[in-house]
Amino acid sequence: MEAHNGLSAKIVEEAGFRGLWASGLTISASLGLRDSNEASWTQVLDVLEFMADSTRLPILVDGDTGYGNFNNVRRLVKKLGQRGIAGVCIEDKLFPKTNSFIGERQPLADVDEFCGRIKAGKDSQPDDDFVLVARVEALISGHGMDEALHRAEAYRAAGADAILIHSKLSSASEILTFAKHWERRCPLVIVPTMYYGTPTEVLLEAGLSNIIWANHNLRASITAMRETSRRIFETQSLTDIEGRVASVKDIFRLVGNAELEAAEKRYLPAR
Ligand code: SPV
Ligand code: MG
Repeated sequence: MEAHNGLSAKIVEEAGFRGLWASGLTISASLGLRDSNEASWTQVLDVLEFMADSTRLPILVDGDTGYGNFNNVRRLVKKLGQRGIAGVCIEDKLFPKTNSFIGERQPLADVDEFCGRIKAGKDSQPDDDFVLVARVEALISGHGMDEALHRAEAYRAAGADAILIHSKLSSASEILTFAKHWERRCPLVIVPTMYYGTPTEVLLEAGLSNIIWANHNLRASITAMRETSRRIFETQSLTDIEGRVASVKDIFRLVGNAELEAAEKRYLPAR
């Protein structure tokens, strides 16, 4: 489940999810920026550090293209490891990236060059549990099924732990075709933002092992914040809004004020 800062990470954990997607789109947007590598990779790293500090869930980071070539990927993986991040997903496009739902034929990376990024990432991982997911953008960029399967196999052979196959169609047809040909060679990850109408059981039965709900917490908060701002502006009052928003006490609970109070009893001199 998507999160984009420490607070949303906590909310995802409380909902019962077992893993977090640190979305490039929503981290950028929450900073007021476009999903075009406008935030530097170290600024993203700072956000990830807050997320990792606020939850015990494993975090899969949207590493975009890896921010450059093999050398940028290995430094990224090293720094993610130091922050206790569980894995990274890199996509076979070029820096600076463009969101998959923008434009038509985005240029893809050369296959061999991208395999070098995968190998460099795996060679730099902090431990054997670190996961590198290789994201195939061939279907998104209109290069067709054969190219998508060819790239996925090359990335698997280069050491990717899982393949993220992405599609922008409103039906899951090409994802299901891909999964059929893939024959569970390694775990397949999907992002059904556009083909959300397909029942999850159908996707799981087709052999897809991980589903990323990629941006819905940020989108939910946009709707809620827009409505709250509008109502307060129109009424110039809080009476209409108080019962509709999380309480201040809830904020204190979410960020762990009870732990601080207990620590104060332990560490501050008694008065
Ligand atoms: C993201 O959440 O940033 C993703 C998924 O990469 S998508 O926006 O579908 O490309
Ligand atoms: Mg992204």
